[in-house]
Order: sequence, then C-alpha cells, then structure tokens
Amino acid sequence: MEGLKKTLKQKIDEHRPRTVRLLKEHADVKLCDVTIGQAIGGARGVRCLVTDVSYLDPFEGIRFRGRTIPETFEALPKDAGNEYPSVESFFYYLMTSEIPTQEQTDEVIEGFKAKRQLPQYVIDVLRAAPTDTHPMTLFSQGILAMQRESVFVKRYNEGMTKFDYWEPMFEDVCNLMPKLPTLAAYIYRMKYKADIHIPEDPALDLGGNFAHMMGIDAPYDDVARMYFILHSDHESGNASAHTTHLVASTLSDSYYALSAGINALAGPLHGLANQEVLSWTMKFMDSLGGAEPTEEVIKKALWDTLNSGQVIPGYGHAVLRKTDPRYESQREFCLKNLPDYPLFKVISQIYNVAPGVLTEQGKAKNPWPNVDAQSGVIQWYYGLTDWDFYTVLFGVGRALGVLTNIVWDRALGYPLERPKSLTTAMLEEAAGIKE
Ligand code: HAX
Repeated sequence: MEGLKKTLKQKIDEHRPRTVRLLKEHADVKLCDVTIGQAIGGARGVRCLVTDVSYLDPFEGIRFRGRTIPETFEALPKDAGNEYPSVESFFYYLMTSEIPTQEQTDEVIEGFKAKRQLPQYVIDVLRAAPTDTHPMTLFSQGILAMQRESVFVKRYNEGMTKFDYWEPMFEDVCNLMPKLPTLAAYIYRMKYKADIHIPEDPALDLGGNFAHMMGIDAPYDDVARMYFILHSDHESGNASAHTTHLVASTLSDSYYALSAGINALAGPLHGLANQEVLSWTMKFMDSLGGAEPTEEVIKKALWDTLNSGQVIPGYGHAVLRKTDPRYESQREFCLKNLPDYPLFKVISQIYNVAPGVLTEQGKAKNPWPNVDAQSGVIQWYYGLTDWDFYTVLFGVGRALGVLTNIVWDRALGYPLERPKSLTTAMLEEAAGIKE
C-alpha cells in the first residue's frame, strides 16, 4: 500500500497548515450557540465536530469527499462486468479524496488480499461464545480480540512523536479493514450455514470474495460492493462514527475504537434498525395469513406500532429532512433487479403510507425513510434471510468511513474529546427558574 500511503502523506502535509491556521488565528470564531434543548436533547445540530471525509446536508443527503452517491459510483473505476466500483477504489478515494487509477486500485486490492486471513485465535474466540450470541456481539468481539496486533500501540510504547501517529494508525487500519468481510462471513456460516465454511478465493476483490465466502452467487458480489459503499460514512456525528472518533481520541488504537463504534451501531435507533425493519415487515405479513396487504391495512399496522409506544423502524432521521439518498439508491437497484418481488412491493407500499402516518402523528421531524428501510429486502432476495445478521453487513461498510476518519484525526492532531456537562440546577439557573 506504499502508493496509497504516499498520496495520503502528501494530502496530510497539504492539509495540516489549514487546521493549524484555523486554531492559531481563528479559534474564537463562533460556530453556534447551544440551547438547553440541545444539551438535554442529544446535542442535535450542535456544530462541534470536524471531518472532510463526508458531509451530510439535511435536504441533499450525503456527499463522500464532495461527491453525491451517484457521482461517486460514476467516478470510481469498475472492473469489467461489474456495475459497482470496487470497495478498494472507494477506500482509496475516502482516504485521499482522489479518484484512483486502475493501477492505484489494484495496489489496494492486492494489499487487502494479503491481509484478509483471520488469525486462528479470533476463530477460537467466536467459537467459545454461546450459540445464541448476537452476530453483532461476535463481530465486535472478533475485532477487539485482534487488538493485540496493534502496530500503533507498539510504536507508541517505543516512543513516537505525535506527528507520526497517523502512520501506524494507517497501518493498523490497512491490516484490520480487509479482515472484516472475512470475519463477517465466518460468523454468518458458523451461525446459519451449519458451521460449514468456504475458503477465500485469492483471485477476487473484497466484494467478490465476500460474496464467495458467504456462499451467495453473482450478482451478490456487486450487491456487497454497493452495500458497503453506501453504508460507509455519514459524517462524524452519527453514533457509530462519533463513538469510534471519541474512543480513538484517547489514543486508543483502531481495534478498540472500531469495536466500540460497532457496539453503538448495534442499537435499534441506529444500525440495528435494518434488522428491525425486516422483523416488523415479516411479523406484519405473517399476521395477514397470506393475504395481499392493502394500504389501509398497512396504515392500521403502523398506527398500532405508534400507539403501542414503539417507533416505525427505518423512518426518521436526526439530520436528514427528506428521503435518504441511500434509500433511493437501493430502491433504484430493486426497481431494476427485483421490481416484481412481493417483499419489495410491500416495502414500497409502506413507503407510500408511512410518511403520511408519521406526519399525521406530528412528532417525527422527518417522516421519510432512511437507509435501513430498504436494505433488508435486497439481502432477503439474495437468500440472506437471517435478519439479525444485517447490521454486521452495515458494520463492515461503516468501518470504511470511521477508520478513514481516525487516521485523519491522528494526522491533524485532533485532541482528546471532552465536552463539558452541567447540572439540572445550572440549567434552571440559566433559564431563570431556579427556586
Ligand atoms: N417512529 C415513531 N416515532 C418517531 C420516529 C419513527 N420512525 N422518528 C422519530 N420519532 C419520534 C421520536 O421518537 C421523538 O419522540 P418523543 O418526542 O416522544 O421523544 C419525536 O418523533 C421527535 O424525534 P425527531 O427529532 O424527529 O428524531 P430524533 O432525531 O430524536 O431521532 C431517529 C432520530 C432516527 C432515532 C428516529 O427517527 C427513530 O427512532 N427512527 C426509527 C429508528 C430508525 O430507523 N433508526 C435508523 C436511523 C438511521 C440510522 O442511523 N441508521 O443506522
């Protein structure tokens, strides 16, 4: 990965003076005021994180390094016969903001291939867990188990200057990232495919080899590429990205930080929503006893969910105020590849009804679907019906973004993150209502 590392170093050297200048000359410029509502209400809209890897506009949606999803798919190189770019070319792009040439992409493909084998002790850790352990727990444990490999820790203990932190962090990331699809596929086959495993195919790229190790035929390789890229990054404030960034800010290494980020992703208000969507939809379809759902019946089921105090999974967002472009991108895939699939039709019917129901209820600021409302149906169509595995797929994709971010965090010398808390009495005093 020397070519990627060289370009990255050049980008870091160019970028560092911008951060230094902002801190030296403009540190007192105000970005926003924080209200009591924001302090109690999960810091929504508080602008206090910095990343250049992606930016989320409430109405436009995500841009990766300045490009929208369609622009990103269009710009990156694709291998003959593939509709989606390789994950490796996307990794190069996220790290450096430059569209790689085929040669630069091939270097990452070969670099990742050399690192994708799981150590035996990770397999031993997975196998020691009780059989009903959730796949996300196994995924997080597998990542954490590899922490002993950290080059960052070794170099830190030897004594290194802070200007060099990013290099061993980058090395750790390049060792860890290619192992994640292997880890995910191992968990999947251990739990759901009678513990029968498929050896890697050294001819295939990350997406292709993942599909192969999962035991799912083409075009699942392209589905994997699309899925991992779509789920990679959503700027820095979402819970998995923020957790990874926070943990790494203590100079904890990428294994600790990613494992923590994956734990954040495992919540039903975040990545686990993709599992919740399928579980909700299947329960709903079971309740119909084989009858085709009408929009009236869907409306009632959605209201029943709301009236029982639960959320409608896959709808709403803390930042977005329109349909998530990641949802749209997957919907386009469905319209092209599985337009008449009954489950897709139900998901589309829910899309017709749920925003109206949420608007009528009047609580959710964004009644539109997010990425998780559309992802499970694609997995289901290609035979991956074990929905408690879906968030692991999200986790493999999310790693691309959050690991890129923590390399840049170290490169730009971002310090330990430590916001300030207040007491309720202090808020009452600020509000002028203290007894
Ligand atoms: N169903 C029911 N109620 C919802 C709702 C939904 N889908 N979305 C928001 N609300 C409710 C909130 O629970 C909140 O209710 P209270 O006032 O009683 O607390 C109210 O509407 C206002 O919430 P908001 O400001 O619109 O949304 P938040 O920023 O607080 O929360 C969530 C954003 C994504 C957590 C929320 O929309 C939700 O719970 N959605 C369903 C779960 C989901 O799909 N999560 C995945 C989000 C995308 C993602 O991160 N993927 O990983």
